[in-house]
Amino acid sequence: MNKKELMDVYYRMALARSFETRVAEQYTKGKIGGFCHLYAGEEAVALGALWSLRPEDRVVGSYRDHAYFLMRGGDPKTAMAELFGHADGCCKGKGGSMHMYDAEINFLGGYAIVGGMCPIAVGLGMAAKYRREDRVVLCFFGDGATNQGVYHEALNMAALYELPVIWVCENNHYAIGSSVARSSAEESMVRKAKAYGMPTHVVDGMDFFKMQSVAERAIRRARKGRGPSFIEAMCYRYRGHSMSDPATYRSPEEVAFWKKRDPIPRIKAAIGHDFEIGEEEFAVVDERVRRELDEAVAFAEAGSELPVERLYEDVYVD
Ligand SMILES: Cc1ncc(C[n+]2csc(CCOP(=O)(O)OP(=O)(O)O)c2C)c(N)n1
Ligand SMILES: [Mg+2]
Repeated sequence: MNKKELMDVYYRMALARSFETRVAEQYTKGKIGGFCHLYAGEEAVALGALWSLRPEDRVVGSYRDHAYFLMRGGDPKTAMAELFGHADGCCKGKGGSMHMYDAEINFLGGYAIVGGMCPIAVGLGMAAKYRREDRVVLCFFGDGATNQGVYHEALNMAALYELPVIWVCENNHYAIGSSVARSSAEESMVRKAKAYGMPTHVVDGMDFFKMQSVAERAIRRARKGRGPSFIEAMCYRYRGHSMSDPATYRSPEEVAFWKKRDPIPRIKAAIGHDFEIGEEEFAVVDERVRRELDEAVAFAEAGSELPVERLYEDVYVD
């Protein structure tokens, strides 16, 4: 990767992280309603996985979805407006935090049902194969989703029909307050996935480069028509499960352990080392992020709700 690309990696991760900080502020002020789950800490998983996709490839994920949307190229303004429930939002304010969506960038949704994105990924993979389209599907879900029945049905079908789906399991070690050890009989997500006869990878999800290189291999394989792959990205969410969770079930030592592995200082150190970039150049990017997020909040503040008569629009295709 050249310097320009690497600075873009830094920008996208910094944007996603700061976006979540702004969301937390606005949520606390009462500007954002409903459930709201932040992605802070997991940025390298999403960006590493998304990096080698083409614009026509499709992406689905969980309700922890602000970062997928932004990193896929979604507009921070329409994301923030969506969170405010306003008509300028990417889903006209009808979706909110858990249901970001923008067909133009082929981000086909955050899904609030745990595991619910998995059969949708199968459908998208099946459609691409049936229509002989050269596009792959990337599906993000949590460790908790692997305990859902539908998840196993989806992996089985994807493997059976050799569909171009890349499964990205964000193993952040918790499903709400239940640790993997307390909720999954098999603690290794790749061991669970191996039953479906597809290549599996465990990767340090706090490291952009490792994540990107594993995902690239899986994407290449899917593109060649050789079927799905499974990636278990070991990671951690820095905040509670959702805005209402103080996360008292985790020890300060555990949180500190993962904060030492923060993907953003790590990428900064790697770029700084390879290209001799100093703080000033990163500060320019940080300033750009600050300005774009100021604009996003101002845009969301200025908007208003969709008139109630339009509530049932877009429910069915005409
Ligand atoms: C089918 C279903 N059951 C339960 C819930 C409630 N719920 C919301 S998030 C969540 C935890 C999921 O954890 P995981 O898949 O590890 O994702 P993470 O939140 O850690 O990113 C649960 C149980 C739900 N949304 N859907
Ligand atoms: Mg989890």
